[in-house]
Amino acid sequence: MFTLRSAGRTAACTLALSCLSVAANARDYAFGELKITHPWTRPTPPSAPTAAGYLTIVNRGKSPDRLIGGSTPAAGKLEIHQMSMTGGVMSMRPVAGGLVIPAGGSVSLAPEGFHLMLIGPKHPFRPGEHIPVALTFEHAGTVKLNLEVEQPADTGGAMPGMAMPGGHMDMH
Ligand SMILES: [Cu+2]
Repeated sequence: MFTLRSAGRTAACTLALSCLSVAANARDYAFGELKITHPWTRPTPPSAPTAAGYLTIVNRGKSPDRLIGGSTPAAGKLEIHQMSMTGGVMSMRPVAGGLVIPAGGSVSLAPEGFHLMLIGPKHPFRPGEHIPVALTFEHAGTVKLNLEVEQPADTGGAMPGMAMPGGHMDMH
């Protein structure tokens, strides 16, 4: 799911100890007004058709920005997708017009919601590996970062029927 955080709550959050430790995380990136925290993806089995990338984008600026696309040398194609449940059927589709990051707010790409869809991984992703991606924003431009390949410790949030090899359903 995605979460929108108000500017007021973000300001209060910076005073909390838990947030300070997150800010010190080596996997956080800062690009101008944008901050990207904890970019990650799951290990994939050989010849997996897709992999999904997750991260949180924080916009500390006074105007909204928009994630409009991206690419990776590790897969044939990178798209920005949204997963949704309609009539009991899980489906996903590209986010039309890009993903808006509100001014003073944040958007999380996380399992069962928004995600980066890496289509046609060129090799199996192994735990501890770094998958380079370039993300293009309407205002911040193109930024480069690494998705860390992690095995999620807690799979309790997964939906029934979603526990597939590679942790992601194939819609392509
Ligand atoms: Cu997808």
